[in-house]
Amino acid sequence: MPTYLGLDLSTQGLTAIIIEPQTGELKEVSINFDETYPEYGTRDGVIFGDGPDQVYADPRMFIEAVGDMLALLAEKKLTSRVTAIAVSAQQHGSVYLNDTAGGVLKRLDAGRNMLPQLDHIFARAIAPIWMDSSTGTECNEITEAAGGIHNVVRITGSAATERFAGPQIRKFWKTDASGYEKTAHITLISAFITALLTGHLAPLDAGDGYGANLADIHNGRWHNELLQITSPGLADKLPRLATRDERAGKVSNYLVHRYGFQPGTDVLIGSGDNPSSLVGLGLIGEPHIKGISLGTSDTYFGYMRSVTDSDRSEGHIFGTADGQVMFLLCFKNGSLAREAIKDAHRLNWHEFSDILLQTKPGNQGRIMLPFFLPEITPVVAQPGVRRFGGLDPDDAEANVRAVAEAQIMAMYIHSEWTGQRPGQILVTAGGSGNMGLLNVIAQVFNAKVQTFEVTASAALGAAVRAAHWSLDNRGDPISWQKLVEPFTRSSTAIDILPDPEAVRTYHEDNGLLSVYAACEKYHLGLGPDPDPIIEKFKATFNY
Ligand code: XUL
Repeated sequence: MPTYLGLDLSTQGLTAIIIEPQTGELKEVSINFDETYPEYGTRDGVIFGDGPDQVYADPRMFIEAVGDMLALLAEKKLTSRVTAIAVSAQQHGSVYLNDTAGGVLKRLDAGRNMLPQLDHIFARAIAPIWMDSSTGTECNEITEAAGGIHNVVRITGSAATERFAGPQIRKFWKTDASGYEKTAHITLISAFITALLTGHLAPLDAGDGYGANLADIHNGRWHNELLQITSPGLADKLPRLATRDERAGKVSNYLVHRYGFQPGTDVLIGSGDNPSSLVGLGLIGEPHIKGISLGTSDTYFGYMRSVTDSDRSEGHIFGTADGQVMFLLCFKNGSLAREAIKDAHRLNWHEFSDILLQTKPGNQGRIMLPFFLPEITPVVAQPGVRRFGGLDPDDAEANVRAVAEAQIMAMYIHSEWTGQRPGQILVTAGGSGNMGLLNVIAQVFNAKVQTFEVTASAALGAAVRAAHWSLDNRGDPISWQKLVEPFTRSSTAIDILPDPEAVRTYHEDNGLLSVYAACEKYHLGLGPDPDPIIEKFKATFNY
C-alpha cells in the first residue's frame, strides 16, 4: 500500500513522518542537530553571530541531516513504498547558491555522500534564519522606498520584517557586494531541501514565499517594485513562486540508487512549518478553529477566507496549500524563555506544569516581560527581562506563572486584528504536552483547547500535503479533514475547558489583560507607568 513522506527541517532538528492513509499507520523518526552534529557548534540548533540579533545556520548541516535521515529511513525499509514526498521547514531562512548549483545537484554520484559533492555550491557560507533581527536599517529603507508601512503591509501581507528574506538579501548585498554578485540563486530553506530530493532547483510556495516582503499577496507574483527596492538584479535570482501545492519533480536518481526510493516517486514543492502545521492540524478550510504551535517559536495561526487589509504593523499573511491564505503571529521568546525560567529555578517540566495547575490565575497582578532574546511580537530590539507588580525574581512559582501568562496574553492581545476570537484552539509542537500551559491558554483565550498524540504537526502536514496532492492527481480526491483524521488522536481523555472564574481574572474591566497591555506599552515607551493599573487590578480582585 502507498505511503507518503513528510520531512520537517525545524530550528532544532529534522523529523520525518511516514503515513499510510489506508491503515492509519504512522511512523516518526527524528534527528537533533545539537546532539548529532556538534562540529557545527549549534546551540538549540542555531549559531549566534556577533550579537543576539545575528542568528544563522550552516546550510551544510541541513544537507548532512537530510542525507542521514534518508539513510535511516532506508535502513528501516521505509523508502520503497513512498509514493510522494513533501518538505516543511523553518520559515524565512535564506540560502545563497552560485551558478554551479543546478549542474552539481543534477549529477550527484550515488556512491558518495551528498555533502562533499555539494560543498561548493554556496555563494554564502551561512543561512540567516528566522531568529535573526539584524536588518532593522534595511527594513526602514524598504519601508520608506515603498511609500510607508501601510503600502508594504497591503502588498506583501506584512510590514518590512527583520527576519524576512527581502531585508536579509538587501543587507547581504550592502555588506558583501561581491558575494551577492556571485549569487545565482536565492532560495528559502523549504525549497532548498526540496531541491536536494529532486536534483534540481525548486519553485517556492506561497506559504513560505509570502514571508519575504517581496511578493504581492493579491496576485501571487513577485512584486517588481519591491524587488528593485531590495537589491539589484534580484528578479533573476529568485525561484518561481507557486500559489498552491504542485509537483516540484520526481525523486532524483541519487535518491533511487542510494536510498531505495522508487523511480517515479513524486516530490511536491516545499512549504514553511507554519503553513504545514495548518494542514497537519486539519485547519485547511476551517476559519473558526485556530492553531497554536509551542515550538522553539510560539505561533498563533488560522485559515482565512480572504485577505483583510488593516492598519496593522504586526502579524503576517501567508499562502496555504489550497491556494488561499492564513494569518500568523510569531513570538521568538517561546520555549526558550520558558526553559530559561525552568532552569533558573531548577525545575523540570512536570514541576513547571504543576505550578501552573496549582497557582491562581492572575498571579496577584505580578507581570513579567520575558524578552530573553530580541522579540518579534511586539518588536523589541534590546533583549531584557522586566518584572512589575512586586514580582520577586527568586520566587519560582510566581515567575513560572508570570512567564506563561505573559506569553499567552501577548498572543491574545496582538492577534486582535485577525478578527473573530476562536471557540476552540488546537495546540501542537513540543510545549503541547504541558498541561499547565494548556490551561493558561484555555483561560486567556476563553476557548476549548485540544492537543494530539502526534505533536510534530508540521511533519505530519507535509506528509498529508504529499498524500492529498498524489491522490488528487490519481483522480482519487479526498478532503483535507478526512486525510488528517486518522492521525489526530487526542492526547488527553478530556478537552481542556475554560473556567469562568479564571476567565474573569483576565477579561473583566481592570483584569490582567489590561495590566499586561499597560506594562508592555510602558516598556515600549508607548504608555505611562502601569502601577495605577496594577493597583486597580489588586483592588478589583482583592489582593
Ligand atoms: C514564522 C517564524 C517561525 C519559524 C520557526 O514566521 O518565523 O515560526 O517558522 O520555525
